Amino acid sequence: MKCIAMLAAGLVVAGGEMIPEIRAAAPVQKPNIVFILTDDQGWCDRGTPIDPAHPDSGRPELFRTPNIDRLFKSGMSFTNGYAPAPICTPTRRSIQFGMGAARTGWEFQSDFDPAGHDSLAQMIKKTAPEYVCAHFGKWGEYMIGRKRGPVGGRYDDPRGSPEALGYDVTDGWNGNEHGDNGDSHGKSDLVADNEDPKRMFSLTRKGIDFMKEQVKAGKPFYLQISHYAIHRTPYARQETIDKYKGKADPKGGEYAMSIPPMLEDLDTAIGQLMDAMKEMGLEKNTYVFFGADNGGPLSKGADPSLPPRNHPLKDGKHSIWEGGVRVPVMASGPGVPAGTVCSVPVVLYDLYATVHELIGGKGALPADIDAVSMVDVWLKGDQGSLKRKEPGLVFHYPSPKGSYSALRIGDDKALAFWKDADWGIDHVELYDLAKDIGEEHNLAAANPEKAQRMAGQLTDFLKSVNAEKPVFGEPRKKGGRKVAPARDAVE
Ligand SMILES: [Ca+2]
Repeated sequence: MKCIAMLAAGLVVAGGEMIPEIRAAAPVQKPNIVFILTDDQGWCDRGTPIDPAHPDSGRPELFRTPNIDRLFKSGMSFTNGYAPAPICTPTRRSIQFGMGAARTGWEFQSDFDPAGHDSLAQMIKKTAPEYVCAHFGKWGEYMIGRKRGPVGGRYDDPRGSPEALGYDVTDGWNGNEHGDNGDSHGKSDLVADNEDPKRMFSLTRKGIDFMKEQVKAGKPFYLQISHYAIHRTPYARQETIDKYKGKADPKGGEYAMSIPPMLEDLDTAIGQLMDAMKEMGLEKNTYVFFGADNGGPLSKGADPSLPPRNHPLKDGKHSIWEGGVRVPVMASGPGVPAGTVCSVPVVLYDLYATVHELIGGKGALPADIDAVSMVDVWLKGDQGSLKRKEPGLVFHYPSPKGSYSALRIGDDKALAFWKDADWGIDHVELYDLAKDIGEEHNLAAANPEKAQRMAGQLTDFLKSVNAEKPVFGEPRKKGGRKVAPARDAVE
């Protein structure tokens, strides 16, 4: 992999041995953790490119994101940062349990049982009981179980609430519709809301108030702000919308017409959070993580002659091509070199193991945890090593829209397209992401041995974790989603 990281001199070696520099850099008291999760923000949905090697990995002509850009510059940007899944719920469930979505289930209903597994908040409190944990914003639709209440109502399975999963302070089990003011959920027209578009400013205020309370009480905290933006329905302040009149590109479809003002307002809210942290003096003792829950949805009505959303990546939300899962990811805090870029792949569920290490966790995490700590790449950049479990990074998409799965090892990515529910493979595709970020040149025919080997490793892994089997059927219909059949209790 290419080395882009610019590690600060003297960070790493003394007497020929590695020093736990991150811990040495951290103050004596337990660090605070802030995790900002955005919704449907694609890899390129920023004002500046995330990957210096790909100048088209940003949209300066479309977006203004000075605060998100500032946040990324304050720490390490991950050009190969991934969401665990290409849609909301499996990503959120996966992050909460530090496990890949092949273990924790698909959207929307899942048979995953949290019993016997510690959520992120539960792990934090088990490791360091003095922590106070908060979640604000979008939690997920069917996080646990198979029931969901009416729109705007409560969700039914008590095992799945933020409170049940260890959060001390929360604004509840919120889904997409809680982010929309009124009954406009699902509409695509831009809605003006001068007070609180997508509740992004009230979420920020809740986060700031929570941090103030913990500072006053002298308690370390984990704060998770899950923004509803920039998921449809698009909302923005009128004054922001006005800025883009005549500038937003109508040929870009709804993406280019309605996302820019919403993203700018989100950026403003994130800037408010950063400024408040600075005012409280929290920067010296707080780690900030940023990510998005899946890639950008492909734009409706876009001019096909223009570069599509997520370009140069292929496809978007609902896909395990890179455009569906590669997202903006960064980390900052004591010992994380500012202004660095790292190309070592990380996944948002790695937050689980990283936080475990940062707050002083000893010993190994349970065997079914897929997360690995990012600390080694903070120290060594592209020379760092994240020792992932075999076989590597797995993405699993068991959907009636078309079931397929992917395995990334190093720069190689193999995709297995299933032909039946018993893991029969229709065909395999193989790509070299270092040379072919757009997944345009299938190398399976030229490297059949590697393609078949990786497909075999992928199949064996999915079977070993009792992943949801491939499903087939009619595309899901609005208002009546066709769901995957329940897994066998024992296999
Ligand atoms: Ca999403």
